[in-house]
Amino acid sequence: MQNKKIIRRKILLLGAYAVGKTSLTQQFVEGTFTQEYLSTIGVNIKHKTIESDDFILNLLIWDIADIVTHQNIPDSYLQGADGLMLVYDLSRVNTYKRITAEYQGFLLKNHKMPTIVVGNKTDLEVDPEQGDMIDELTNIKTSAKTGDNVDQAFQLLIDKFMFKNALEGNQLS
Ligand code: G3D
Ligand code: MG
Repeated sequence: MQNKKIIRRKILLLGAYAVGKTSLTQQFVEGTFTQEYLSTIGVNIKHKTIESDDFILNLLIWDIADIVTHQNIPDSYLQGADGLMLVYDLSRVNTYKRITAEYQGFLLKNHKMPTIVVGNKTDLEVDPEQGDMIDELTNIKTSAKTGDNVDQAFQLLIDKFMFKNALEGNQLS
C-alpha cells in the first residue's frame, strides 16, 4: 500500500474581539462549545489532523487575539501562513467593518493569500444593518455554538489553498 504524503499547513483566524474565533477553533478541533470565558491573550495555536484519500494534512490553526490585531500583526505570525479566515459576528455588523478597516493594509500586502470571510453566530438575530453587499462578500455563515457549517468553513479554506498549491504546481510537502 502506498504511504500517504504528510503535509503541514498553517492558517490564521483574524477578526474583532468576541466574534467567535476561539469558539470556531474549539468547535472544529474538539467538537465542543464552552460558554466559559475564552478570551485569548496573544495567540492560541491548535492542531488538527485531517486525512483524505491522498494525504494526511497536519493543520496548525493560529487564533489571534484582538489585542494583537489592533496593532500590526507580527511578521512571525504570518510567516508560513497558507490561508486566512476573516471572522465577523453576524449580530454586530460593525465587526465586519472592522475587518475591512483594520486589515486593509495587511490584506493588500497579502492579496495572494487564500482568504475566506466567515459570518459567525447564525443562531442569533442578524444585525438589521447588514446589507446585501456584506452578505455577498461573505463566503460562509457558521455557528460555533451549534456547530453549523463550522467544518465546512475550515474545509472551504483548505480547498482554497490546496487548489492554489495544485495550480502553482507545488509539490505537496
Ligand atoms: P473571539 O475569540 O473572537 O474573541 P470567542 O471570540 O470565541 O471568545 O467568543 C466570544 C463570545 O461569543 C463568547 O461568549 C462565545 O461563547 C460567544 N460565541 C462564539 N461563537 C458563537 C456563536 O456561534 N453563537 C453564539 N450565540 N455565541 C457565540 P461569552 O458569553 O463568553 O462572551
Ligand atoms: Mg479568542
